[in-house]
Amino acid sequence: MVEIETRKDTQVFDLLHKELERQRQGIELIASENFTSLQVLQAMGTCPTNKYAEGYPGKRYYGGCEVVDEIETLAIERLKKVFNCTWANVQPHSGASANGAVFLAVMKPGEKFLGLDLSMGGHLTHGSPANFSGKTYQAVHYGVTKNGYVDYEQLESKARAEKPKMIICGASAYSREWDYERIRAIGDEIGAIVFADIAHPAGLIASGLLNDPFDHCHIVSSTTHKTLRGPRGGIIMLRHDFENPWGIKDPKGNLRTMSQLLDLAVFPGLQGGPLEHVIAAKAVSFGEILAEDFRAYSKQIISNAQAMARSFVNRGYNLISDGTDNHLMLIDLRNKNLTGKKAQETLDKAHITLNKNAVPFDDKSPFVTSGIRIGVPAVTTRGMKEDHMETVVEMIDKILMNADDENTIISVRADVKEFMKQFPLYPELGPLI
Ligand code: DSN
Repeated sequence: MVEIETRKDTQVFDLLHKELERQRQGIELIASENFTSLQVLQAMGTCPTNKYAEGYPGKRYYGGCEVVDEIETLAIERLKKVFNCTWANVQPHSGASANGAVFLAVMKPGEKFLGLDLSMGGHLTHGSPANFSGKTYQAVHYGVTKNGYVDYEQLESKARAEKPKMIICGASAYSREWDYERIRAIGDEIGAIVFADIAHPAGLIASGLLNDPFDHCHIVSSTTHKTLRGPRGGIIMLRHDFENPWGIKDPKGNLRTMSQLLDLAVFPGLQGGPLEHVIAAKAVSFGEILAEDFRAYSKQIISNAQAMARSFVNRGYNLISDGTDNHLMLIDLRNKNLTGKKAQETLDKAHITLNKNAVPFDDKSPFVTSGIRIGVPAVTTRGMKEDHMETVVEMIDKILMNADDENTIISVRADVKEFMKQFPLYPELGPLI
């Protein structure tokens, strides 16, 4: 860690201090966020940020890589244990970069793939027209049924009709389990690659609490900073490396195994120098996941999410699919005469942070939306249990039912600040990071 005396840039460090205080005082319910351990944070602020290491351990384009080789190898070996897989790439800078590399490895521009529609809970990189995935490749989509579950019949009929080269399963705003086996069966029937993006539920999968995609999906990608509670970043994994039956070639026209295609796609295909300080922090977080208490943390996430979902339902909120199997829930606010935008902005004023989100079959624009997405990984890290979920929902409900009343906002903001004192964040850091 940088010592306080060396911090001359007060302008930036004052802002970092402000952000730390914001994180400490607020209730963080953004489903894709979490708080790393102090040692993960410390590993990130270290000297490998100074090092170029293009290539992979033992095969670099720069000298002086012997130590970062050890760091990256340790990260890979730990990650392989976390997901019981045989190959992993820890270099993607983000989940979007990991997905970009998967596309680059297996798809030619213009080829077709099938993914969950963004407006139904999917992700930008699963074929949004605004994203490289929708611009470079031909995206077709499946959705969810009226009751909020993935429409597997639609997925199967679209797969048969469209014959995509790849089917993506995974989502950003979906609170239910995935039937990877069923998706693989349709993939096999039409000869498609099945790719799971587990960025959201990865920690719950690593803990054995949700279905395991690895035996059914050819390729799996994730972020490292959500339920995995690591630093901001991406990863790609294979449980079983394989000669690719699709005859996909590398840029030189050689047939390669899937792991070789993916390695080539991350570097030199998409990225240059890996962020070895972040990879060091990934290694630390993978070590934490391998420790016994991570499973207990993951169990608490699901338990908290279900307690929170029940509490919202009891107050007349309309949850998509009526509940959750994982760490998040999606709420349709139309019966409360509120938009997602209004809810997000009002809750923000009381230091309760979440995001507006389109709900399936939404009639409002993505800038307004009819819903909000709520996740509990971050508050679970802070130490909250089921009973605290009731208190949090009570505060949210008070704000939403009095969204134009400044006095209510001021009073709940004070309650939030007081409430969060029970759940210290990085106390070792004192007032400054
Ligand atoms: N932006 C992330 C999320 O909030 O789910 C996904 O990349």
